[in-house]
Amino acid sequence: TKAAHKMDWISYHRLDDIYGYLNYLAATYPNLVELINIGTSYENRSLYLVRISNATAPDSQPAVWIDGGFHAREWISPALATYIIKQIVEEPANAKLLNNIDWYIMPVANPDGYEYSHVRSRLWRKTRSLTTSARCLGVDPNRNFDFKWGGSGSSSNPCSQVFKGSKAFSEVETLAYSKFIISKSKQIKLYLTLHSYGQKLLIPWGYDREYPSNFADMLALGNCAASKFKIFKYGVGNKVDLLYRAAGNSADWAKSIGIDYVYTVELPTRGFVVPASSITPIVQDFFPAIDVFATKIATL
Ligand code: ING
Ligand code: ZN
Repeated sequence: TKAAHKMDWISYHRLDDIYGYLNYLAATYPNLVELINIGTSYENRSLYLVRISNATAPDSQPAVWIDGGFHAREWISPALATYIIKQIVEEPANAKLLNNIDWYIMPVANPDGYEYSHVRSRLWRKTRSLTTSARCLGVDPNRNFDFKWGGSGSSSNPCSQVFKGSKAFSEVETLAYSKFIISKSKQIKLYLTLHSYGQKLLIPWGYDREYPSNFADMLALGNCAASKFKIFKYGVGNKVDLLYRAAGNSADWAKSIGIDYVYTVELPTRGFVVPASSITPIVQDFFPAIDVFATKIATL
């Protein structure tokens, strides 16, 4: 008998439902889905991601990395990450996405913060670790990465929403995440980290107004992906040009270790608190871009 699950895309879900769905998929499609535990959060929650692949030899083909839930309050991002998983695994019409690509998808990169935003403080952003200030908990995981750590747009004040942490990878969550990605860095050709809000596809660098050597290629692919969106018109461009400086962010780090195509997605919500009725239009509108990315990556 198959394990059941409680996942859908008409409401927001707690971590247990999301992990229950990943478990269900791994149990139901054992030849396609592998549940991977990359460690434990500060508050002892498992850090889960899934690998989706129909290859008989693992790691023999290009891979795509997608994450959501870096920032606790950005609930639309785990919703999109799980929707992408569902579409790849459970929608036969999307079977072509399995040709020559391994998918690594981590819906909730900051599970402690995610749960805290559900049960205590809806606008929580950071992790939940102790800091040098007894009154201010948590580090901004998107300022905690080991590339240009501590530069513009990050803070050394533990009470700041963009607190960089005591050192790069001070957080068990960002450290485990980075170790896993490094272990697959030869395979991963495309990296998407999902945030809200802003309706933008952002291209490194974000630490300063500088452009990676393949910026034009990333811009062309980003524009091609964005051309698939029918409801929401996303802006595509460099992070600093379109938003602000933010050193120590995960996408800059992913680019710095050699991943070819790196994007921070700012999903098209209005603010952080968005009615559940917005999930379906946002995730359905976004999904066709996945096909554009996959087509590019399968041939690299
Ligand atoms: N925005 C991100 C942030 O961490 C980002 C993404 C990173 C923007 C780097 C610009 C530069 O601020 C959200 N919404 O979290
Ligand atoms: Zn964010």
